[in-house]
Amino acid sequence: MRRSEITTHPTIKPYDEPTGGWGSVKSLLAHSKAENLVTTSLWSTLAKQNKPGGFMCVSCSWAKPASQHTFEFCENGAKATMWELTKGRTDRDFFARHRVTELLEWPDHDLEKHGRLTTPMRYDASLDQYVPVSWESAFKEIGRELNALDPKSVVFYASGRASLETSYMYQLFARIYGHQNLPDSSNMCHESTSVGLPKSIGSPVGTIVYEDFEHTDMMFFFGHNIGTNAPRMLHPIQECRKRGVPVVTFNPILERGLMRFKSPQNPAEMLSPGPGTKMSSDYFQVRCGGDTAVMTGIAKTVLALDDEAKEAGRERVLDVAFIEEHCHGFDEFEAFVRASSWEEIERWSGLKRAHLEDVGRQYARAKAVIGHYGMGLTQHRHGVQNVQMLVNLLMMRGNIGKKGAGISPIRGHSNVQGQRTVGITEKTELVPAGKFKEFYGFEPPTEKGRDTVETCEGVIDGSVRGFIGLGGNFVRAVPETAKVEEAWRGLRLHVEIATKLNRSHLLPGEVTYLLPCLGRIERDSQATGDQWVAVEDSTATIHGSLGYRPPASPELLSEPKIVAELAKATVPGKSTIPWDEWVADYSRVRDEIERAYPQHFKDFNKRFQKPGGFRRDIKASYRVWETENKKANFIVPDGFDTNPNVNKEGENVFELMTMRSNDQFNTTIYGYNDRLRGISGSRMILLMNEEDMARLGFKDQDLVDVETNAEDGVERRVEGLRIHSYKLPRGNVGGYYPELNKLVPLWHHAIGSHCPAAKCVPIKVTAAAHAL
Ligand SMILES: Nc1nc2c(c(=O)[nH]1)N[C@H]1C(S)=C(S)[C@@H](COP(=O)(O)OP(=O)(O)OC[C@H]3O[C@@H](n4cnc5c(=O)[nH]c(N)nc54)[C@H](O)[C@@H]3O)O[C@H]1N2
Ligand SMILES: Nc1nc2c(c(=O)[nH]1)N[C@H]1C(S)=C(S)[C@@H](COP(=O)(O)OP(=O)(O)OC[C@H]3O[C@@H](n4cnc5c(=O)[nH]c(N)nc54)[C@H](O)[C@@H]3O)O[C@H]1N2
Ligand SMILES: [Mo]
Repeated sequence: MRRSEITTHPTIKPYDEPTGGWGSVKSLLAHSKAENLVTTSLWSTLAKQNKPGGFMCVSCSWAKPASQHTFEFCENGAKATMWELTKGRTDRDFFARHRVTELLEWPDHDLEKHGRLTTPMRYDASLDQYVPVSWESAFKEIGRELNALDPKSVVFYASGRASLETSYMYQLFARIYGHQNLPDSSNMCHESTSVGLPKSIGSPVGTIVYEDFEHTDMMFFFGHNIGTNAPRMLHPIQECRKRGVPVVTFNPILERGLMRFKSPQNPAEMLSPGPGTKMSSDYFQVRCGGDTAVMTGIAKTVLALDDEAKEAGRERVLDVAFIEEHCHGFDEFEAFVRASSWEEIERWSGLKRAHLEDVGRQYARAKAVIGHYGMGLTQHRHGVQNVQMLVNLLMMRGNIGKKGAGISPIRGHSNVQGQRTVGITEKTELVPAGKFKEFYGFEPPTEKGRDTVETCEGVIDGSVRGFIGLGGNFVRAVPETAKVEEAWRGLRLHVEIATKLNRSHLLPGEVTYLLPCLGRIERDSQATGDQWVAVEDSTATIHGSLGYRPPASPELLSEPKIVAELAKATVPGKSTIPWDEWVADYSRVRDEIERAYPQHFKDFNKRFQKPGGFRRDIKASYRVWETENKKANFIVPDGFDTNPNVNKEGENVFELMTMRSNDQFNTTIYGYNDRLRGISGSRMILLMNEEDMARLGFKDQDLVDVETNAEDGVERRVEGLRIHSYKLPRGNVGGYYPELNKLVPLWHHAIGSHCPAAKCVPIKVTAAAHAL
């Protein structure tokens, strides 16, 4: 077996090419070669990506516009497509050749790289191998096992990719069976948004639509790396920049995509020698976790300018009419901002007062402002507060619910937002349980289910006995991976519905199944013909997707079919759901979604295939607030000290940000080249500020060990990282997810949302104890 060529010495040098540009074209061609894909059929596939009548990208969830480019895909979307369409197969032969214990030694990249899963498999402990089984016997045994377990001890996970149709069926199956332990990847991602925004504006999702880019006159970017994680978004931002819209970015790392971009869609631009468009008009390397302090500084400037305007009898800087008519809590918020000292703001943000005042003045001039953000705000101890603080800042000038303005959480997986919309949630209050009961004749559970952190706790303490994964790589994505992996083997039942082999699949319980499914790009033929599915993007817009490529194996089943068969085997007769009829025609499921959520899915089947899709009814977008007090609420932050485990003077405790490279999709590692950060050859690295390195006596390429700084008696260590100097604020270090997940304590999560605080893990760094 050819193993990945992991050099122990990474190359780290500044990358000064624009994002996009020829670098991305070269990278794409290299990937198509590696996946053995014939270039002509690849281009015809990519031409259908994110187009009406085509398929919706399996990578990120960024909005898909109604009027489109010839190619509406990006470098990383194309990589995701190629990864799914690979010629490689992880088939019965493969499993006959490799024992599971042996595969556990393989890197994540090699496991997935080997190709698509083809056959349903069952783990045989006596052989330590997966062996082929028939679908029929798999469903039968899983149904029997589920019925022998207490439903409350079983978890149904979903990794934001499965369609709205599959998701609706999956959550119904869970609730009929008797639980709502329905964590999804959103729990590790934008949960701070889902918890924070409803209290602020009465909507769990953002308020902007694609057209807002045409009307905005300023944008903030807090903690999102668009160049890698939502590259199609580079286009509308570039258009904004070309008309002079300021883009002000706060990020501890100088991310290339937020600095320079050349559109590969534009030949003139590609051929011109220039450096491409300057994407951020101002770029500030905020200290990790310093965003609330930043926003307080900007707010403070707005208040000062408003004081001046009031005194001079000029037009107010605060949107007084908006605040009076729509908001609650402004006075307390104002008092907090006024009481916060510049000294504290500078200390916690790591930025200068003069700079923040300049941003404040720009903000005070702009008429319509969008606040974009990602994991840099949500994956923090104060993730919820960060999100609410950005809303506070926007509301000071009425920037919610008007054209060109709004709050814009940039979501992760391609249907992660949609899964929540149609009932994949552990929270009873978020689902129309009464309707489910009335429509399908079963008694939905009322007890709150487990989220991701609670699932891990349950696996560790033995109260979780069964797990079904609808996609994803749960054990690799969660915090505290060493403990969770060890405890995982104690499960009675472990079932994974997946397209490619990953590390979670190699942790068998007593009864373990690997069920291979169709990917979204593949033709899904059922009794009434080829089936469409629907997904929801970051702007709450619903799009149709039609797979058309031949399935990777004749044995694959679609996700709706697998869910329906599991339900039939487990809860026959416990509801009136005609599972087979739904599988025969997915439009029946869409009708049901419309019946359960009429506010959002009116005429679902008629509208979802049209160019640009249709938007759900997000009331905050037109200033109707579905909060308890029917107002938009200013929420006062707790303070700036977001991470009590670090920042102690004199102690060498660093705040670790776990990062994604440009060559990965979550735990899927496409390769070892983080081109846009100038890093290649290895993922086992630690980036540190130059002065910090000098102070600790390290030089580039030294081997170090890192250990979590926590006083709970648990040792969390990763050994043998190559340290390298990098332009980072002092006290902050960076390293890759998922390799460093074992450093994240399970309890180290956002207050209120349980989103793992993966962007501020307190660690100590020492010279390596062992040479490699
Ligand atoms: N190609 C590709 N696309 C993806 C994914 C992928 O892995 N690969 N993953 C998908 C998923 S599920 C998600 S959730 C999204 C994730 O997309 P992002 O939200 O971009 O998530 P991260 O890559 O984790 O990086 C967040 C950014 O926050 C910055 N940051 C870290 N700490 C702080 C802080 O304290 N303050 C501020 N202001 N910034 C900070 C980091 O430097 C980084 O630039 O992307 C989705 N799209
Ligand atoms: N330290 C740290 N931890 C993190 C993060 C971080 O920034 N830092 N980010 C968090 C975030 S934002 C997220 S979203 C999670 C991601 O967590 P997950 O969503 O659980 O992980 P993925 O890596 O996206 O899952 C990849 C697997 O999905 C399966 N798959 C791919 N396509 C399909 C499909 O069409 N159908 C099915 N059934 N299966 C499919 C394949 O088998 C593949 O191996 O990780 C979280 N963990
Ligand atoms: Mo995510």
